[in-house]
Amino acid sequence: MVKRTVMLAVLVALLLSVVGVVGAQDAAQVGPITQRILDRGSLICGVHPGLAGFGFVNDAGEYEGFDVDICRAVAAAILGDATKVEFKPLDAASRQAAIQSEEVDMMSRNTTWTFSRDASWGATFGPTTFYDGQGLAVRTDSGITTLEDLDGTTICVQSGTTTELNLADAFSARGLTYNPQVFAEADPTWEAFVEGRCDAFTTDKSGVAAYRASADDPSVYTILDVTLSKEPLTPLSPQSDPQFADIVRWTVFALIQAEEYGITSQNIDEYLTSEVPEIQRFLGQGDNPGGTLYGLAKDYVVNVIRQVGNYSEIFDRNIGPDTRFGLNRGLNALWTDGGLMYSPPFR
Ligand SMILES: N[C@@H](CCC(=O)N[C@@H](CS)C(=O)NCC(=O)O)C(=O)O
Repeated sequence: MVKRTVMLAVLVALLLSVVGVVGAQDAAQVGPITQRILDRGSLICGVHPGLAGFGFVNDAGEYEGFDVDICRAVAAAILGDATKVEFKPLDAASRQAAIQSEEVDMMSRNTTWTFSRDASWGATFGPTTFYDGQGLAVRTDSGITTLEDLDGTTICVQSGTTTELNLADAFSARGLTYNPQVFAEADPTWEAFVEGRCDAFTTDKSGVAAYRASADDPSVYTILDVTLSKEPLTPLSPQSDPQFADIVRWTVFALIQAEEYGITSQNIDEYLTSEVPEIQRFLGQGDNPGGTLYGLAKDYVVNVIRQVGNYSEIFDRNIGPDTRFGLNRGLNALWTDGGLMYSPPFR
């Protein structure tokens, strides 16, 4: 009898330990950053505090913009609620420290993915959300239309970014000279140009478009049809949690894939009952594991698309042709339309 009781106890202990191990495995599917976000009930996301269209505070005192919506999409994926984001305003120079100290869980702030940053920032980048390039604005009445026309002129440029170096490279490669007027911050750089202290203003084309659109009369300024560099603007997260980086990655891919399927925040309910296996798998319906493979809700994609919209909805409402920025998709079109936006398969 005693023997039987002991055996039973051993069996129960064994069973419990198996359950415990399974439990531990479940928990282990969520990395430390995701766990922190779940415990806190919000995602801390580093953004630009004042780049119209991408990251800025609107009249209602809320953060808004293309980059801001990427943060919201990740919050919807992890917490099921796109509003649960604590935005952390970051200037260009404080980006590296913010990611290294893990003061932010992630960053979505017009940041170019480069070889040296990937190596030294202790960050995981990707996927690119906006393929940009460095551009230049001049006064429309200046008659300047090419880079060669800028030979010997004065150009306003910001330090601490990829911009300053690209400008030097582009001019020296063409045997041209210029006189740089360098500022530590973006606003004074643009203001110096507006005041006539420079013949041109340069930064990412998205930034040039944002500043031009914010002018009293944008037609006074023209964006040259010249691209000086590649600026793949890309969200990033600390290298310490590769699983969280995967969540960021598969949230961005979900935005792109939803556009490819034609699934929007408006019509997603119709797709929930789709019998197409590929759609069911993507939306985590039926027997499909969906987000559980990353410790997320099975239907995390549904939360993301319903609350934030697909890639084209995000692009169009913040910076698209019908906004004051009037940006076309260009390189940011889907691969099926000749662009670079391409999601690996959700299978
Ligand atoms: N994409 C470039 C440039 C990003 C950038 O910092 N751009 C300017 C204006 S478009 C900016 O954000 N300046 C504001 C600041 O320094 O706080 C980079 O990653 O270095």
